[in-house]
Amino acid sequence: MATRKAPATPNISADELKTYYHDMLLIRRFEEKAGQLYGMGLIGGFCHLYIGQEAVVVGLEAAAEEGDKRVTSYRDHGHMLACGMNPDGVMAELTGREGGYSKGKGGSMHMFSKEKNFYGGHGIVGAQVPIGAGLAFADKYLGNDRVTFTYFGDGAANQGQVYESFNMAALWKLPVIFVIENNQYAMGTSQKRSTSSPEIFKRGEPYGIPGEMVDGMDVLAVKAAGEKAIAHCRAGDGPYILEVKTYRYRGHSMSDPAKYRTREEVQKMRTEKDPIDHVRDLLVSGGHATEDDLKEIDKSIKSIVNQSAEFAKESPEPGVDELWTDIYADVAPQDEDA
Ligand SMILES: Cc1ncc(C[n+]2csc(CCOP(=O)(O)OP(=O)(O)O)c2C)c(N)n1
Ligand SMILES: [Mg+2]
Repeated sequence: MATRKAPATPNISADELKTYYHDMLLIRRFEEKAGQLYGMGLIGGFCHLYIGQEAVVVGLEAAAEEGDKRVTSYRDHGHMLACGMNPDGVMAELTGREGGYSKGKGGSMHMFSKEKNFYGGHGIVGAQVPIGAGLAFADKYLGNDRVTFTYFGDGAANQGQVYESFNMAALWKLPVIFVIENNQYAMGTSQKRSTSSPEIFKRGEPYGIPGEMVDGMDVLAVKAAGEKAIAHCRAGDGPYILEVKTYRYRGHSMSDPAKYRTREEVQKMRTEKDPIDHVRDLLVSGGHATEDDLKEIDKSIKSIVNQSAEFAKESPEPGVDELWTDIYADVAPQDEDA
């Protein structure tokens, strides 16, 4: 059993803990299955797995309310599952099938759900940050009290457009939470080699944006920090920065040989800090769940994930006609010479 501090939120119910365990494990097993399908050649292009980072998005979604929005980078499958998108539709999109969220035309990095207020899925590093500020601007303009979670990485935090967004968000007091998922690497570059100051959460200071560092391997700490940030935004006090310290166990993408760090480093995080083991320990040691209860949860997750892979394999590839739908200009093939 990993040694851990007492949970940051003391009044946590057994049901809540079980929900976090379930939601994190669903992401992990789904991603493992995606990794397998990639290895079998069923997923083409890029595939960036989120394994190890599950507590970040599950903790923040536990604090979110109906109508709140989220936008993120290409490492996005966990965010989609955590906000309630259907695993079948996500897996079918990963495999480029008609039943996918973007009808098989977007793939891993380009999925959206208006219903769940999930605004992508963005392959250009940092591109989602001004979009997140824009979504928050819309809510402020409409006069509601919804909040936008804008997720980006430690590498993206060195991009200029992040600071243009900080400036406008602070100036207009936009209800946006900038969530920096600091997994300590940007592709093969460690934070130490790329980032002038290790405390990224302080980068909002010149704009008057409060920020804090959070243990991203502890879902309860993430949830508590999320609640504080949300309260700040809903009260009309403007943006908030959460730098969530986390770690990805897999390579940057499926094609990364990961020569820039040692196996021991990864293994140490897995055995000492794993976010799912953490909640498992709390459940078992607190007498909230037996090993059999946890096995039941594992079993139900396995069946959801297997079903999503079956759904994906059975769904056809999009037809050629789909080349002419969902595009900006309404140009049909016969109009080309017009
Ligand atoms: C503008 C731009 N520059 C470079 C790339 C190539 N690239 C893809 S991911 C990445 C690293 C980003 O790291 P980080 O923001 O820490 O996110 P993580 O992958 O760790 O989740 C880079 C440089 C890109 N997609 N877009
Ligand atoms: Mg990173």
